[in-house]
Amino acid sequence: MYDPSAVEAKWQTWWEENGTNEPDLDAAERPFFNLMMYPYPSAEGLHVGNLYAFTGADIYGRFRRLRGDDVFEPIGYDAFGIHSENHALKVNTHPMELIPSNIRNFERMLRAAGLMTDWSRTVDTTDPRYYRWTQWIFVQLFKAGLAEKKEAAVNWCPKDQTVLANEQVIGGLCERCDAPVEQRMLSQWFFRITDYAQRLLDNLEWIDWSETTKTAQRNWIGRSDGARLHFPLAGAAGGDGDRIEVFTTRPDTLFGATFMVLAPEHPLVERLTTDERRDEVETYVRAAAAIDLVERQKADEREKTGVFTGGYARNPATGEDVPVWVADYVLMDYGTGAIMAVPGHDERDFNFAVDFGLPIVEVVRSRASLPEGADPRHVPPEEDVAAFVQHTSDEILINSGRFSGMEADAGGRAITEWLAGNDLGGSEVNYRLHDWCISRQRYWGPPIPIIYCDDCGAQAVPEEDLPVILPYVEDFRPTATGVSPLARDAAFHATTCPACGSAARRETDVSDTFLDSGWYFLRYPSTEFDDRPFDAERTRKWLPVSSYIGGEEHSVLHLLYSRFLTMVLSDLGHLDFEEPYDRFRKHGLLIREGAKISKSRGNVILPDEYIERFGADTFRMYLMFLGPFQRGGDFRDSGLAGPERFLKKVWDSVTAAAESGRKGFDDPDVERALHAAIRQITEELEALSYNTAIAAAMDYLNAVRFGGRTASIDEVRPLVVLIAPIAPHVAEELWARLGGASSLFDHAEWPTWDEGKLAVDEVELPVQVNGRLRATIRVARGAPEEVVREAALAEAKVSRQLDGAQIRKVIHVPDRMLNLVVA
Ligand code: ANZ
Ligand code: ZN
Repeated sequence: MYDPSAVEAKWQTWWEENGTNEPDLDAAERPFFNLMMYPYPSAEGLHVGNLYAFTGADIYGRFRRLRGDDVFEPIGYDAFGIHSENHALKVNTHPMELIPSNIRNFERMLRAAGLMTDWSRTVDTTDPRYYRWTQWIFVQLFKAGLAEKKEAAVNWCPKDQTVLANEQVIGGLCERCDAPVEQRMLSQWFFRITDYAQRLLDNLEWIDWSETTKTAQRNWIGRSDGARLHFPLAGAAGGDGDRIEVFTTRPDTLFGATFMVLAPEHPLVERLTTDERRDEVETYVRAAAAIDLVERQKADEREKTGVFTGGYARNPATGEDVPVWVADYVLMDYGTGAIMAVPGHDERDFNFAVDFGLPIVEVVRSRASLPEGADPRHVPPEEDVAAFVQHTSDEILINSGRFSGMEADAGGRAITEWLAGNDLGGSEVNYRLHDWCISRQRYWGPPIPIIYCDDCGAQAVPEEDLPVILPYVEDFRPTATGVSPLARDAAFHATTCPACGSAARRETDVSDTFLDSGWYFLRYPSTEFDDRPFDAERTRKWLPVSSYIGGEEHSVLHLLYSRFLTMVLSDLGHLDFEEPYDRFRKHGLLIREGAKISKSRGNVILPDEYIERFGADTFRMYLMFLGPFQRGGDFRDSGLAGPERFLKKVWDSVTAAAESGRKGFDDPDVERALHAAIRQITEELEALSYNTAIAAAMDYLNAVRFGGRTASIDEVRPLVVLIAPIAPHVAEELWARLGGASSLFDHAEWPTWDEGKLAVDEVELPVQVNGRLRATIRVARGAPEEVVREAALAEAKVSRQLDGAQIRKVIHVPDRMLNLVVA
């Protein structure tokens, strides 16, 4: 009788005692680094979503191992950060006490799930042996001028009392606690990831990643090709050569720029505002500051508001003075924080112009829509002012002076060149990507390794003094003032300057968790070295990561930051590759009965319960059977019965075969089915199409057991290996019972298929029409009447005889002959 819990306990212990999953990293000949996204060890324990991802990655790793690779499959814990800290606050326990017990619980669950984890090389980001090197990385960036402190408007979560990255603000709310996010000015450490924007974009062309993940990164980096144009200040504010600079993607529309708009925070607002307008402008600017940034980014949905400054700037093309407005739909942190408004061709500008009665001039139009013989320099306004929405491929410039009549793109380039020649601008590329804010005014993270000296300024902590240990502080709660909890600990922050020796003060912010996870994969192969973050030799052998599988929710955060850090470390000579992952595949999302799985819905799946009841093998197989792994699946309790029954049948068939001692193949259909199964499962596992691989294994077993047959050893031994990646424990047990040496993963060879055996057996079949032989066709042996008839009708020699006549009768003798009787 198949008893999953006994089998699983036995093999988990066996693997552990025999070091089955601990490859010799130096001796490995075909290193394959199989990475999964390490979890943050929550108090609730392993989430079924984690397990879904890990199982999918583990199957791939086991498959590669069975095909001869030396697979290294490590795991770790992303244990710093706000998630862990908030939980500690909630249950009123210090994170230093909470985390170790959470980690123990995770380890227990991961073992129970039967992952091929190398437990000798785990990583815990809160271990000083780890974060010493997180700090070292900060120091490398600081020394290279890639870490800088600047005063910046930041997203501030009033509930969590911390700064959030833009990526952590979802629809204006804090990703963690759903509180509305506010704006604050704080002095923060930033990594200059924007310096790498173009390289991060360029490499997407060749890295082997899921296409949707690449697209998400492309959009996040957000390259925009356009021009920077100068509008000299005019009127009272003008005269000394000062100007408003704008970024535009449509320099071709310059002649239609009938007003300008500054972001409320723009430094020129003050200067352009006339005395009569001052009160109104200041009120508007104050009100805008209170609106959250994410809300403002939804410019298209919001009602347009704005005020006229009273000032003017000169459109360099028309020479006309245009009014300068202030409006919150223009954002300070994109482009130059100012725009030239072209209401004839931009929808937002159009709505604004209509609301405030500003002039609208059309400067681009489809060539075909121009009246015959019209002079493009002077085209009268169209009745329908909303014409800007339509875009055509034959657009030309109109009402644009000497550029009129030019094709729009070429016209834009010509206008930019002309302005550049007159020192009034030039082409420019803009990115949406922002620098990476590293500072967190929280407790639970690695202290940023910087010392401030009144004389020497900001100094990196000398590398030999790392790590800067995060002290145990009783009161680790964040403060409402934006000052870090560590600032309350004088013993921590009082120090001496590493440059001049005088009294100095430590940085009291800690670093973002995404810095911890930005390099953890580099640490795994080198966990035993305490004098270096990653050993050069090991790194050369094991990196880049061979396969990385993880969730799409990390498309732009972790996956972008880790690419950036790898590039930087490569530039600084610490790594000899600049992309961290040879191949990345995102997995789909697991839902339950059609709904998202969440605590608030009360539909959380506790892996523990299922593993206890059904065993890890059945649970693993079920998770993968739910749907295509890369697209996700819908979890239904009733579905577990299928995989459960299947594994029982595998057990029964294999044990019966072992008992019978029968070998070889006596049924060509079964042998053919086996070769088909081997081919299909091999190809599907390589493509991560686990659900169809499982279906193929099930089909094969049905063929073996057809009509109550007892299997031979040779019929089932390959099946045991084929399902081993998915159901490793039961496979290991059955392999042993068939006389194989343990572990299966070291001794079994992946079965191969013989194309020759796959060919279906065919017969030649004479086809008669009204009793006269007209053709001979080839069909599969035993083909049913419909199939034979179709094949016969496809023959020209047969169909010619029929010539549209009705078939009155079909006489079919299987594998012998077909006779069609027509009227
Ligand atoms: C004139 C114009 C005419 C524009 C037209 C568009 C269409 P992307 O593609 O996203 O880069 N813009 C520039 N800076 C802005 C800011 N800080 N806040 C709000 N809007 C800003 O968009 C670039 C376009 O967005 C720019 O080109 C500018 O409007 C606007 F028919 O300039 B355009
Ligand atoms: Zn000093």
